[in-house]
Amino acid sequence: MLQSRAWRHFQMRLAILLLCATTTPRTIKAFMSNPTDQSSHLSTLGNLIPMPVSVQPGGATFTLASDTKIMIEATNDELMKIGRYLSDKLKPATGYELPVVAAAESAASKNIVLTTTGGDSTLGDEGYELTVSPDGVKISAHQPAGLFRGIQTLRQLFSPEIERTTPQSAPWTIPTGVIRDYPRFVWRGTMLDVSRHFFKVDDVKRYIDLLAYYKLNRFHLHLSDDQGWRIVINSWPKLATYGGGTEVGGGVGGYYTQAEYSDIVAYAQDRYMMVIPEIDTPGHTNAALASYAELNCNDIAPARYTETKVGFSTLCANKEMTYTFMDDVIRELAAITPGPYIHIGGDEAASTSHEDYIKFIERVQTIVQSHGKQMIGWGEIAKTHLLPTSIAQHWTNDGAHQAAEQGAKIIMSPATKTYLDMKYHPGSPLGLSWAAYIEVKDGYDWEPTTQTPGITEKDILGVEAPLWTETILTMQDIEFMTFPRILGYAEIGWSPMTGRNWAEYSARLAIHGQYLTALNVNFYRSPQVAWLP
Ligand code: TNX
Repeated sequence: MLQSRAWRHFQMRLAILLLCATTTPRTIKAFMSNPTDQSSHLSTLGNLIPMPVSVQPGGATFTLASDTKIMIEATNDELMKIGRYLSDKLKPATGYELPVVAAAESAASKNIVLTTTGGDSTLGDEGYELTVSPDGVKISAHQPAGLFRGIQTLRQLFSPEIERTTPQSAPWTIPTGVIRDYPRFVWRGTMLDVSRHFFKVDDVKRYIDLLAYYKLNRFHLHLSDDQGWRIVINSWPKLATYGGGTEVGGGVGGYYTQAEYSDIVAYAQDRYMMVIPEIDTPGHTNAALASYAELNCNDIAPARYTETKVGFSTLCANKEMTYTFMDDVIRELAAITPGPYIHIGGDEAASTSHEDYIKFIERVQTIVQSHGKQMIGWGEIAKTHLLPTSIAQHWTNDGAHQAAEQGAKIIMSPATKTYLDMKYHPGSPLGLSWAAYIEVKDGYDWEPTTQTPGITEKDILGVEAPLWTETILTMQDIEFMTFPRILGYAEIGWSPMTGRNWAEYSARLAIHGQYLTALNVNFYRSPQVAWLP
């Protein structure tokens, strides 16, 4: 039940909101996100991350009831899955049944309707319109992905307790209004390095689910490096069984079977997130070279490697066997990867001559294409001749603008801004610092389209934040380095650029500390943010 003082406060806020109902969402935020407000769960229209394109407050409330149903269009398996996702997220804390019912849109009150019928195509593939009225909630979208993104917004309209996994007594009341929303960039990703340290399927799934909450849609898996090969390739079995058998520091390592990889891909797909597999070549290949002597120019297999230096290994660009190997690996990976991309690495090939590098990358580009996929590589691939469908991932002083000049698209992962393995500050317990210290504000306060000379808006697919794991050993570590910085990257990738500013964002972030706590996330409590108790 609402306390009367809180209620008066809420009514006052509603009056202010109604006055500014025609203002931009950012202005609304300034009114709404008062972190000390006890009724903050009723002002959640102002707390959303990423910030929606437009928010029109309605001035009233909707309360979830124990008999609320989630209504979807008749017998549509995909919408049924999305409905169940929402139901599964809201059930534990509310204790309500929230059945998913396939039926024509119902006028019955207190329901949540998910529909693509008549969905506005100008919202694009991931856009949605979320309407909360006192009688019910409706999310409509042109595509199912938009419904899934809209569901994340709906979750954030409730108080943070909604994310707890045990029954809570909070009133499940949310503000009414209309949110129209769609992403700025098509690519909003993270990368997880499972080579330097290996992470099991359940950890990867938890990570994917948390990232989906902030509307990310790309998950790049760095599956091989000097320290470990992490995916079974049936035609070269020792890659996983021997090459996967260690990690940084000499632990046991591990690998995914193809069935496990497919399980990850399907789990991500259910969250409208695409998996991009990376096999890093021609450098960063010691695990492969150790597994098969014939991949080495001198036919001698090196020992496995458990330290953290880079740039010492290379595939042999002048052996035909190397391309048989690449063809086998890419064919098998392509067959279990529904997305259109294969990432072939290409970074820090310090032991490959310039000539060999060009020859290798250009030939591998053709191999990737022959298996029906587009090649992605780190920025260094810009010095080769790229197909217009190839993509360069800009991370450092890598010359990626030359890829843009060739018409290739760019994924922005500038190490000084987006590297999740960079320490927050000199005293951070985990991480590296070769690129920068990246405090939460540094990770938010930059703009992809003006970050790098020669790379402009028309070239940029979006933003990806990589987590290299030389110093990252556990899921707790992954969460500490990722959260809360990833919320900033999610917003840079999704929300309109206009009006973005740290002061306003950090007030919303402070509130999201409560959501992250409810989600049991081990996040870094940066002193730059006025976290709520
Ligand atoms: C550079 S970023 C690398 C990785 C390391 C990372 C550590 C990139 C394409 N290569 O091999 O793990 O630095 O921050």
